[in-house]
Amino acid sequence: AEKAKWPKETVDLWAKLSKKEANDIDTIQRSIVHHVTTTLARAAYNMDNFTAYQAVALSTRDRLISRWNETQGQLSKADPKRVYYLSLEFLLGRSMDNALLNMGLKGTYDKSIEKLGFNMEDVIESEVDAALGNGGLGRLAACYMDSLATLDYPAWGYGLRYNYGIFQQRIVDGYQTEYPDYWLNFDNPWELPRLDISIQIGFGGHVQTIQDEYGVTRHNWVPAQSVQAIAYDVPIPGYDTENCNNIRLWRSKPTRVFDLTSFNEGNYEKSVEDATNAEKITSVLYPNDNTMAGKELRLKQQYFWTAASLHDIVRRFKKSMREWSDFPDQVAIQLNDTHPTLAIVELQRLLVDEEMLNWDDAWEIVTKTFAFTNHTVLPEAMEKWSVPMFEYLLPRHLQIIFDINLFFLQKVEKKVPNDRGLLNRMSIIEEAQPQQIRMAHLAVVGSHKVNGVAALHSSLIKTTIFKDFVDYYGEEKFINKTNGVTPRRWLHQSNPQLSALITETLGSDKWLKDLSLLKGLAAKTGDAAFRKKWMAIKRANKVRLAELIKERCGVEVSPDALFDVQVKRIHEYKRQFMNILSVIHRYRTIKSMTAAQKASVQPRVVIFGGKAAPGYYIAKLVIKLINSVAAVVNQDPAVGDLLKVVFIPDYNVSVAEVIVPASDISQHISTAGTEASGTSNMKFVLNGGLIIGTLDGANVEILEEIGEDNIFIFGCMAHEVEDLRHAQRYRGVPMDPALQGVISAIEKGTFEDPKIFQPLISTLTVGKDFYLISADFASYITANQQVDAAYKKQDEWSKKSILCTAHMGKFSSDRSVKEYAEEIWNIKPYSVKDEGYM
Ligand code: B1N
Repeated sequence: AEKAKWPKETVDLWAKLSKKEANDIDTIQRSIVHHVTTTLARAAYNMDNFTAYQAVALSTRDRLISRWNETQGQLSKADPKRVYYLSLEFLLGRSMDNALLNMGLKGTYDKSIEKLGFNMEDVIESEVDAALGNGGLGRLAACYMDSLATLDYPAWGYGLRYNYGIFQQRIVDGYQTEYPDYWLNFDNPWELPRLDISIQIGFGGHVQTIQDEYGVTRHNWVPAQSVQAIAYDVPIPGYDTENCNNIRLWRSKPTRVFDLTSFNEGNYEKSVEDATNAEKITSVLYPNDNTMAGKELRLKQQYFWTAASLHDIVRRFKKSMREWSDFPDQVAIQLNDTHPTLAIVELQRLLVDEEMLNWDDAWEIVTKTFAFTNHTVLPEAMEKWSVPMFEYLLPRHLQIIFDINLFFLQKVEKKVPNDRGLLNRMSIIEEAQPQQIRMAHLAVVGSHKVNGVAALHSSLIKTTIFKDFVDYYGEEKFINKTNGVTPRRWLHQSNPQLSALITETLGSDKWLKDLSLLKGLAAKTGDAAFRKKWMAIKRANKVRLAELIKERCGVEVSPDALFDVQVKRIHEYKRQFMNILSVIHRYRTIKSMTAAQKASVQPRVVIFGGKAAPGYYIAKLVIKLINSVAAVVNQDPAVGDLLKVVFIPDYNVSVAEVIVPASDISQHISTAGTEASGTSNMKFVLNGGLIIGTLDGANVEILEEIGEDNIFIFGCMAHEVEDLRHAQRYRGVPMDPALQGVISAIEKGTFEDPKIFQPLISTLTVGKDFYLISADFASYITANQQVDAAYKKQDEWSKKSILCTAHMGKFSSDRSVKEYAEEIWNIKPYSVKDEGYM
């Protein structure tokens, strides 16, 4: 409004001065030096790599911000339908390399830095990971944000700005120890604090019931406490587009009003305590993957985050002066697992209690707005909240949940009369002591679409956890959206040599935005010169990984050995235990060989990495066993280079970027039916790494795409698991003999004091081997022998490797995101125009 009053010269001056900075080497160097000498207040010479990183990051950030402003400015005017991706985890990793590549500025920055006396790789290595996630679920959110931005979809992520990300792992005496990940120690250049955007979030208190002037009963929640949510925006630039999306992360702070009240009451200590409790909400990421801790602070995080996000979304919608019934035409909200399910309840509360809509109209808006992604079938991961705890924190939300449940069960009863068992099974409330709120049921009832994350998983949930809901709602509500990964980070950025070879071979870099074009590589398997280049790149990547292993584990490994990798969260269902048991088997086999026999053994380096939840005792013992086996095997002169075992500490996104391009074979060996999808399987195959795996999660679809000659499949199938468990429990199927031999070796003390490992070995007791290690062991050993034999035929192997990459087009997160956009969100791309202004 004021702008319109400005004289023309003022307007022109602003226009002139807000022109974007150019992207030539000279301008970029000036911007870097400017940040060194002013923003960082350092002398222009004699800086270290970290200072150089900070300056380059700030210069990159300036360019990100101008794209962010341009995008968000144009979107505000056009006001298209947007999608909001609600995720408690965004596992972004490092940002600088990715931002420069996506903005097309990497080459120019490379040269600019070099002439200033620094090396790009060293500068990149100075960045700490943003590790606001546990594993696959959080990294998936990050890949989806990259694809949404690249495909020009108007999308925002909403999450929490944890002060501490996933803990740092160090190995002490073979055991995992945890250290805090205070990643904000040196300021975070990749976020824009929006200190002006602050939202009050209430907790506790009571509900007032009042009759309004029309005699309608109204409910008014009067919270006992409130905290502030402050916004921090993380720009997400698309690849080869001006579009720049946003992840808004909330930070909790004490409210000023509350401070004042306490201070005025003279209760200084209480006011400080309240302030500390408010800050605690966004202090730390819960370190459990695929398990639910049930802690009050976690529920507070979930409400704080969903309420702040909903408030923000509703405020944006209200600016458009549309009718409430238009809300689902402007807003789609995707729930990344059940963690944000309270958003359903919060929107219903805002519409009914604050906007005075009637219940049914509100509920129709809510269910048209939300869609829900399920990521797991493991019972220990299913979110449930105890009703008494919930009522204490969110009394009005509890009432709304009971009402949602009542109306829902009434409809079920109408459709299927007189079936108490059915009502009990489908109820949002579990009748336990105390009662529990089943968040997955609430998410299904409050959403218009429910999806699993791989074909097998999506069909499994329809016959197990959501079976009754499929019968009630019909098949159409329950769909599959197979996960994907971004080829920008997971090939172009992490494997630059392979990316360059692919671009050279295909004659263009279009494949980075249309991954199906990789199929053009299939024609090159007969080209010996091409195969040689392909394998030389793999070897160079292995050399790089060998250096990292030397540095982090102090173990020397040969890049000519087969690199066998299992990196992922440590969990019984993922069966790292089975892997290390098979390594012991391999060790014993080699030890029993004559020199002549040894000459034909395929040398192998077995590489492990991954964090165990700090309270997951058995998973931590697996880490200890791996390190104990490594200590013995790596020292044994009878084995030499035929077998090496390493555990790479503190596996994270930036370490994955080194490991993934360097793998020959990687292990995705969960008990069939337990791994919803897996996404690292896709990353490895995309980089020409073969995989050994079970028919689980996305392995099934990878097999479909690359063909059975290019993958090593073993083990039982998902539909056989129930019978196998039954058989070992009630018919006492004996333990596999090879496995028995391995267990005896451990029990004889081959690897440290066997007492340490007794609890672990107990999980294999006949009848208790829940993850079916014994049942799958023989076929696992055979599959590993097939890997050895195949690797010896290097020419054939190189062809398999090329075909792996060639057939991975389906697994781009661009494909996944497009499916969500078209089949769930009903949103269209919006092309941002480069108007040349900041
Ligand atoms: O989500 C990934 C899948 O690829 C993996 O197979 C799946 O295990 C993973 C509670 C989870 N499922 N559930 C979680 C994480 C944190 C938490 O607090 C559950 N993670 C997965 C992406 O679809």
